[in-house]
Amino acid sequence: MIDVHYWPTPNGWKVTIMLEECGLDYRIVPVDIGGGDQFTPEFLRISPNNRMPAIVDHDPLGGGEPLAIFESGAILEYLGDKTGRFLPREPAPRYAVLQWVHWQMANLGPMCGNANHFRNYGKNLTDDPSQLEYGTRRFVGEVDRLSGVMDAQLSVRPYLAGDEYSIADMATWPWAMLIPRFLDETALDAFPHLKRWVEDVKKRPAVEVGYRVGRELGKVERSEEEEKTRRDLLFNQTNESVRAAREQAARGV
Ligand SMILES: N[C@@H](CCC(=O)N[C@@H](CS)C(=O)NCC(=O)O)C(=O)O
Repeated sequence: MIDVHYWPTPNGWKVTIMLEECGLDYRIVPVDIGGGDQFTPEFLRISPNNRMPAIVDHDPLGGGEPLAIFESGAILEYLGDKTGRFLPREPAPRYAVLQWVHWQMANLGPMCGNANHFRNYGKNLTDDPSQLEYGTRRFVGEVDRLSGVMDAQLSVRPYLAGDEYSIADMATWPWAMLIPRFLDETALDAFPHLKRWVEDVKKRPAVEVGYRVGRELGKVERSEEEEKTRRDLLFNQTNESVRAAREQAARGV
């Protein structure tokens, strides 16, 4: 059994999609990131960066004690190694996949997250729209550039890492399919190969299920006051937000 510390967001969907693709048994442990669950000492022991997703595998690869892993890319790689699926073992195809997984983790994910922050969330965070202009231009520009990188790759290959669907596609699809939100509604029309791939991957039964897991967790009606408290908690973090809980986690409290 694998515990998935989870909230329904793009980084979370990567993991539930892979678990569904592999038919592994798993249990969702909700981490309400607007409510502060990521700051508890118990969660920090599993995920010291106070971010979800994280997993605990009670029947780990190699045997032994339950194994905890944070960072969605590392989790996908581990599950690929554990099952022997969607991540080849031979060096050339393996690194063809891993380079795209790392590309997603270092590029598409952070740039989409920041584009979303400045373009969509920002209006609720400041009364002065001019504060958002530079960040919006920078990160929307990067998402547009990265869309071109994927489109070029997908113009010569059916999947990101080559001829086979892999963890690179699972890492990338949850962010790529949201690109219209970060650029504009018709943005994918300018990237026909990317659009074709987004639609193809979406049709996979495991993707449909993995993308829906825990959706109800994120669909709670809240007052504007409650929403504001949640935004403050998510978007005003410093070391101080987590220091006390981290110390408790280190002491094993
Ligand atoms: N690189 C990390 C990013 C994880 C991440 O940013 N998770 C967000 C939700 S998508 C989170 O936990 N946010 C909580 C917070 O900002 O405090 C991964 O891919 O696992």
